[in-house]
Amino acid sequence: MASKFDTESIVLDNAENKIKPPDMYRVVLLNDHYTPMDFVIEILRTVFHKNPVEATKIMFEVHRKGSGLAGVYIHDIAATKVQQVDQLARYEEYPLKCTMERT
Ligand code: TYC
Repeated sequence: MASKFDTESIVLDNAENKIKPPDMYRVVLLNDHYTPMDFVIEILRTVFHKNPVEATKIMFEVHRKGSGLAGVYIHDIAATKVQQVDQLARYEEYPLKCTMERT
């Protein structure tokens, strides 16, 4: 007698329900000439939970190459982080920009 706890049943259920992983989004920071480096590092620390070494590395990558990856998230988390960066930058009147793109 098959129970819903059998491994075979679980596999069949997944196939029928078409369970698939969510689309993921890259959140990308863009360079500009005015936003202070320390502010970008602070954004990477507080919004993207990077440690000081990683945050500094990403900031310099953006500074040198024009853009850099801050993180990869599901849609709503990525959108929220873009909004948070926008809001924090706007409050300080810095032109820092951040975008999201589907992976
Ligand atoms: N280019 C800026 C400066 O020289 C620093 C900077 C880095 C700005 C990363 C934005 O996303 C950025 N002050």
